[in-house]
Amino acid sequence: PPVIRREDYQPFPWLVPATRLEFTLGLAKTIVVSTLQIERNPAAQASAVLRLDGDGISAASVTVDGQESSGWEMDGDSLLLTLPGDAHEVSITTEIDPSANTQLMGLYASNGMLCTQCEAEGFRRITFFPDRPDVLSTYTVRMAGSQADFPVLLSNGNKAAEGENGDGTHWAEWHDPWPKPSYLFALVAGDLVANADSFTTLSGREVDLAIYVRDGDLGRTRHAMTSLIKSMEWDEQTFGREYDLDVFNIVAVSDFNMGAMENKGLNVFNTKYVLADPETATDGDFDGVEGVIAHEYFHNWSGNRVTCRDWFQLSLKEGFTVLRDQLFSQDMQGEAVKRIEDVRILRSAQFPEDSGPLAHPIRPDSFREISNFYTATVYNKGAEVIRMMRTMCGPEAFRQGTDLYFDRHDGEAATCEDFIRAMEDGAGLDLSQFRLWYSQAGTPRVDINLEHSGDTATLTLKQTVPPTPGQPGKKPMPIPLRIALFDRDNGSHEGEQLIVLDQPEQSFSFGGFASSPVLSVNRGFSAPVRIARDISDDDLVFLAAKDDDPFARYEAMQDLIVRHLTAASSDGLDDYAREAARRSIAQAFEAILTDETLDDSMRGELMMLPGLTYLLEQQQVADPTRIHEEREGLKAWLGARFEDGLAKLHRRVSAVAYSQESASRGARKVKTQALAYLAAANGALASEMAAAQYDAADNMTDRQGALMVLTGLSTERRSAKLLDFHERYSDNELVVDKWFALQASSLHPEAIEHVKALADHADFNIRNPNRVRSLYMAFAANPHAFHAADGEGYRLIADLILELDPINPQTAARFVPSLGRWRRIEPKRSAMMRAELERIRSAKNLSRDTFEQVARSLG
Ligand code: BAL
Ligand code: ZN
Repeated sequence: PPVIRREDYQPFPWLVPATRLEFTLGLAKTIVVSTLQIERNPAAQASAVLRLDGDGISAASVTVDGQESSGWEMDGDSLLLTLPGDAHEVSITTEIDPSANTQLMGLYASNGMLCTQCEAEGFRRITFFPDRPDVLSTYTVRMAGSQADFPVLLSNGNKAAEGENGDGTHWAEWHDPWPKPSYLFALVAGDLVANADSFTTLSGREVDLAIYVRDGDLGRTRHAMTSLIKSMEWDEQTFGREYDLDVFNIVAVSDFNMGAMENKGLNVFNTKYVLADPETATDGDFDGVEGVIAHEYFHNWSGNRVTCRDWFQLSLKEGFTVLRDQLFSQDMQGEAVKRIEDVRILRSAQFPEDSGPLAHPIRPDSFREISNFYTATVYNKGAEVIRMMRTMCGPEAFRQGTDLYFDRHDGEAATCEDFIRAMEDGAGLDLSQFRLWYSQAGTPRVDINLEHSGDTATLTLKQTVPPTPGQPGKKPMPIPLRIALFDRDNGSHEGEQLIVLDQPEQSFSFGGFASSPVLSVNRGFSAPVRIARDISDDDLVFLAAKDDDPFARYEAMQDLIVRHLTAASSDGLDDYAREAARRSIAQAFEAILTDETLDDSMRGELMMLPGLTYLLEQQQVADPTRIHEEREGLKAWLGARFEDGLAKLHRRVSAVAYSQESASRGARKVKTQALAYLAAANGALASEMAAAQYDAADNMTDRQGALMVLTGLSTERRSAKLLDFHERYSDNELVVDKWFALQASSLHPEAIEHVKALADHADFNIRNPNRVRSLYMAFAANPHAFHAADGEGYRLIADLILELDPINPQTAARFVPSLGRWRRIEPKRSAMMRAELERIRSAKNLSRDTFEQVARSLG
């Protein structure tokens, strides 16, 4: 497959001011008549040839200005039409089979309904079109189909007309007045019911809101609707963005590759991010719904009104929109915990990407398959980069910058450079050097040393940006660091400061310190970097107990543990050193358990051990089993040492009644955490407590937490409760997904055997991405099972990739990175991982998606 390069961008020679689509709908056969008004693009190099993208479709007929045309030919998947004049009407008929579309790109069937997914390049699977984000057109869509099968007919924009044909079919016509690229087109036809509400915008526009789901799911849509209304209010207040159509529709679909899609006025969602009630959804699921509903809604401005010129600019809309949804969730749920959660995601998903063979800048320079670039780098690091701009200029100036960006580029397909310029002009920032964050991949490392002499503390910082594929040498980047210097005697500081490290090495001096202060750095995770600080365990214990920045407090605790586990699993520790390190951790842990000023949500964050992926990242070459065992060993040690305290904590929070209020959510968080520590130390006690928690649960958070603990234990209760869970929720796909995921991610020594058996379970369906992810993503993230010494885990994932690739290449390719880490794993396992990648590469007819990921991983 060819490589597409950012530097090769050329505007399209033709404009498409208007598009009319007529669909005759059927699950197995849908006829599409597409009529394009086209005219020459004065801003592009002229061409008599109109090249329209297609993918797996053929044209039944082509007319130009109403006349059947024979002046067209196929060039691979593209349709080429030679045109004599400056403006024409081109009409093309295609016929597609949505029921055969297992890729879930373009128009496909899901549970008897029809729906679309067009981003990034799915529209070309429906009809021939310049399927690129810089060709904006106004769409009129007419759909006709069986009234019984498709009582609801939806598309983008506002409904213009509808009617019945008198033969059991009906039709609807929708018109979207806002010009948009083809990736934002959507159509839904099915037997759906709606949770309807309304919203009045700041300037008085009445908007009808509806969330469409299958009949039985209506009772689980309330949280999504509340989240939507809150998002609409928040975007008006925080970013001055108002909604711009008379309707806003959301449809939930069970078979969906992504989380959701921001199609103009018609968001299509994975059911996972719409449906939630206390009985079937965890607190984490509730947050997921709120965050994704907000994210897709916010795209109406950051994505739809201002879209991307080309796919290299994906972070323009995704990074910015992730930041917007993070700020929203921070306002809804509290800043401290949300920030910690966001950093945890970044470190577990993006840091490994940035340090591996798939590393790419947030604005990539080349790709073969754009679907492979919907990554944590483009999304989450993209958000961090814009967050740094906000940190450097402050929220008010940031708002001036975003206002200018929206004003300047409304209705346009813009670039990351346009965003940066608007920030410079609107927010008053000089971002000349900062642009490197867009072009350089790799997580910068900052080495920090604090010296004290006389009454002066001198901070010396060094930055290194590691080499990444295609980028051997790097330039220093501006790294904004929020810092505070604590007086170790009175436990406070004189105020936070922002310093910007923009040289390879820099020193900063601070006067007025009679004794050496304790440094709190990268507070709030002000920069997405790795900090290597020269600090004692005692100072980390101090910060873990006293830092007034919640993130820095969390970080001190994490550092203390990371440091110990890394040392223990690389060089090995003698008993004395192990005991000394564990005692420091215990000291901090005890402060966390007993600190009455802490709320339980924050306590839960502080109690959490660093994730395995993050721990693996700390070593150039790691032995995953060893780190896992050290981590479990520490968990068991803490569990034993604090058995009484943890049991007491569990009792206290078990008395808190269920609600979605923060105190109640925090109670549930620490409840299962306490159980997990106890399970590591005392299986018999934990098994009894977990079974009791399971039985008493009036919500999914407690029930799933208890089952998670039981699933890791070899106890009779394990199978009894797993059976009960499946029976209780067998008609709820999303909960059955949890049932699969719990077993695939469990600490049970036979997890791998369980996964193999689950692949043959009647409920497993390789065509459903949620189900595939629930079994295999969970498994690939389960260190002791995936990294089994005989390579069985690697084989399992490689087999899955090969089986899934012809069915759903986009989802198949998502599993490649787990094997792609081979260079960072100890030699024996590394060789087996690599061999599996080579086995995949040698397969015939590999999709572009999987081929690209495997080729890059083998590098
Ligand atoms: N645009 C694809 C889904 C999302 O990021 O919202
Ligand atoms: Zn998005």
